[in-house]
Amino acid sequence: MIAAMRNASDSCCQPPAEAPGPAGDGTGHGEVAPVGAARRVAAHAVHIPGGRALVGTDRRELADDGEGPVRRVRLAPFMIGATSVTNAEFAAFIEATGHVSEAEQWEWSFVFWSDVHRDAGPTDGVVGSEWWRRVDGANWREIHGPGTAGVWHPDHPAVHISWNDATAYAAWVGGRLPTEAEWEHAARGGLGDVRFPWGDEEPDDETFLPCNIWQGRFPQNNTARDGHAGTAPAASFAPNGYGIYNMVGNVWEWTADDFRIRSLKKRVKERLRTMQGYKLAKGGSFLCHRSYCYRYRIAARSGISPDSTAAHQGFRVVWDVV
Ligand SMILES: [Ca+2]
Ligand SMILES: [Ca+2]
Ligand SMILES: [Cu+2]
Repeated sequence: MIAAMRNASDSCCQPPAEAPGPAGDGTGHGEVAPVGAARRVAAHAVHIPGGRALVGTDRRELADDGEGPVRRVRLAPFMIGATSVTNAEFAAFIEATGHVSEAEQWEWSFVFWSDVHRDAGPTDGVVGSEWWRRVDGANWREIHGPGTAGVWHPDHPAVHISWNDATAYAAWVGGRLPTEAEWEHAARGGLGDVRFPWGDEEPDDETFLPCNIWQGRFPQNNTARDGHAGTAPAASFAPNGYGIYNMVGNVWEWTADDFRIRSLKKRVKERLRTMQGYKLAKGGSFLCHRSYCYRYRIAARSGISPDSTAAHQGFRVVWDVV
């Protein structure tokens, strides 16, 4: 593990700086499911038809993220969790495997400033994104830091999950992380070239649409008009056409893919050089707002180092159809 990479990202609602971290001890993560591991397809998983699928968009908003152009691909059918992996599901994995999550190994994670527990004392912020505070002892169990187990709810998405944690969980259930193409295809819900899982209608501070994002002025004032200042239960709001919940908003979701951008622009190439080994996350989170992080669109993308964790980072699992 390279300390300088942890939590690095340059999406504005992600912790973006090269935050210093303690040296990892190189143990504990990367548990893999034993050969012949049981296949535990989540009861809520839904079948997604294969065939023609779209990835990306020609209506680029953040072109330097590699959102476009739209590409046409063919996919095999697959199963995908109707929700991101919940705390209850992740707890079962921890109990069964003894997996030590990466935030626990590092003994800290990033928490949004207004959620930091009073007893946490002074915390370090991220330069340029001071709303992200480095909180000792924050992890999937104590999402706002030590003593905050009361805000842990079994039906909410598991958070502070690194790509390495997510991959280990997926192997344990006999699944895997989705590719970007699979993730977008599932998010589109059969609607085709749409911006959001419900279509093209834009959510804003007054318009209620089925997603959990930020309302108000970021990062000072979240009016939480959608009912949730932090995570919402994983199955909140109306599902999309495939019966899938919260693909956009709520928590960022890891994919299996490396973060790549097809671009010849010098500034994009230079940025990518600082993101070697980063993984692709999709969907945005409860912290996204159009004014500064318009990444709750299906085609939006973010690159994050695989050992990074934060209070809005989760994942969902896909299973091959056998
Ligand atoms: Ca919200
Ligand atoms: Ca999501
Ligand atoms: Cu965002």
